[in-house]
Amino acid sequence: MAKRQLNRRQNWRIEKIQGERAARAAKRESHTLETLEGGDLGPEQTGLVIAHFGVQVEVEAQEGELAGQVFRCHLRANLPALVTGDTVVWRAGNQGIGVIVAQLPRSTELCRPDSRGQLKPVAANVDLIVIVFAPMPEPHANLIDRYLVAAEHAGIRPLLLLNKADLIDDQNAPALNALLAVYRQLGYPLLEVSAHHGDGMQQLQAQLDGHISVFVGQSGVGKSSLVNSLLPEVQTRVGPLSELSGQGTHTTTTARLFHFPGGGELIDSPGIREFGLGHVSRADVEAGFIEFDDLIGHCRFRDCKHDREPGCALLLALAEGRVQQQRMNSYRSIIASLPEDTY
Ligand SMILES: Nc1nc2c(ncn2[C@@H]2O[C@H](COP(=O)(O)OP(=O)(O)O)[C@@H](O)[C@H]2O)c(=O)[nH]1
Ligand SMILES: [Mg+2]
Ligand SMILES: [Zn+2]
Repeated sequence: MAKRQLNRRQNWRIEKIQGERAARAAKRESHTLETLEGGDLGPEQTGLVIAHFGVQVEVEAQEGELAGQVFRCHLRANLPALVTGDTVVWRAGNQGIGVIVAQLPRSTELCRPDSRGQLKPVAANVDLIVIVFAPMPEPHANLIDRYLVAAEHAGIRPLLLLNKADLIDDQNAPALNALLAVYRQLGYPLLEVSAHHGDGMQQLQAQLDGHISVFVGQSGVGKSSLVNSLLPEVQTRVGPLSELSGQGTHTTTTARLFHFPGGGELIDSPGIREFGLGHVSRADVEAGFIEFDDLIGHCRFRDCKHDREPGCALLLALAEGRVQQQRMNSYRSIIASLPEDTY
C-alpha cells in the first residue's frame, strides 16, 4: 500500500516536471514562430513530413524549385499532431526553417497504443504493409494472421514476403509450402526473396514502386537486412541489438520516411517493424479474416462464438473446406488473446 502511494506521488512529480518542460518548450517555440512570421515567409506549398521531433517536423518540399529539399518546420498553433507520412501545407522561411500552415487529409493511419494505452497515429498515408517471415525463425501462421488483421483493419494492402529463401531445404519445404498455399488460396500477394543472395529483390523493388511501405514481422526474419539492401545509404544495424541501441546519437526513435532508389517510399523505425495488432474488437478480427466475409451474420444464433454452436456458418464452412483449419486456429487464438471486455 505504502509503496503504491509512493509510486503514485513519484508519478505525479514526474508528470509535473514533464508538463513544465513541455510548457517551456512551447514558449520557446511560439517565440521562434513569432520571429519567423514577422519575417519574410514564402508562398504556401505542399510538403511531405519525413520525420518529427516533438514540436518540430522535417518537411520535404514537393513543389517548384525547392522540390526534394528538406526543411525544419515549426507548427502553427492549433494544428493536429503530425506524424511521418503526413502531407502538409507549409511556407518556407529564412535559413532553411519553415512554418506548417495546415495538415492535408490522410488516406490511412497506422496507430499504436502510447504509454497510457491510448491509440496514437504513428504513420500516415502508408498503403503497403510488407509482412516479413522466413524459414528461420520458424514462421507462425498465427502471427502472420495477426498482421493481416491489422492490415485489413487499417485498410492497407498487405504483401507477404518470405525472406531467407536460400534457407529453404527438404526439411522445411513441406511446411513452408503448406503455409504459402493457404495465403495463395486466399489471394494475398506473395513474394520469396533472399536479402543475402539478392534473389527476388528486383521483383520486390518493383512491388514497392509507387507505394509508401512499412516492413513488419517478428525479430530475426531479416527486416533490417532487407531495408539495408534496398536503402544502401541508410545502413541500419543487422542483428539482435540493433533495435535497442538505435543508429547513433542523432537518431530519433520515431518513424522516418526514406525514398527507395528503385522507387517508392519506406516509413521505418524499430517500433514500426515490430508493430503488432493494436486494440481491436472481435468484429475487427472477424473482418480481418477475408474468407469470413460471406459467413459472418449467417449463423443461427446472432451472438454465435463459432465454437460449438449448432447452425454455425463458420463451422459448416470449416467442415466443407471453405475455411481452412489453420486459419480457424489462428482466429480462435487471436480472439482468446483479446481483453475480456471486447468479447
Ligand atoms: N540466410 C539468410 N540469412 C539472412 C537473410 N536475411 C537476413 N539474414 C540473417 O538473419 C539474421 C537477422 O537479420 P536482421 O536483418 O537483423 O532481422 P530483423 O530482426 O528482422 O531486423 C541476421 O543474422 C541476418 O544476417 C537471408 O536472406 N538469408
Ligand atoms: Mg532489425
Ligand atoms: Zn457461428
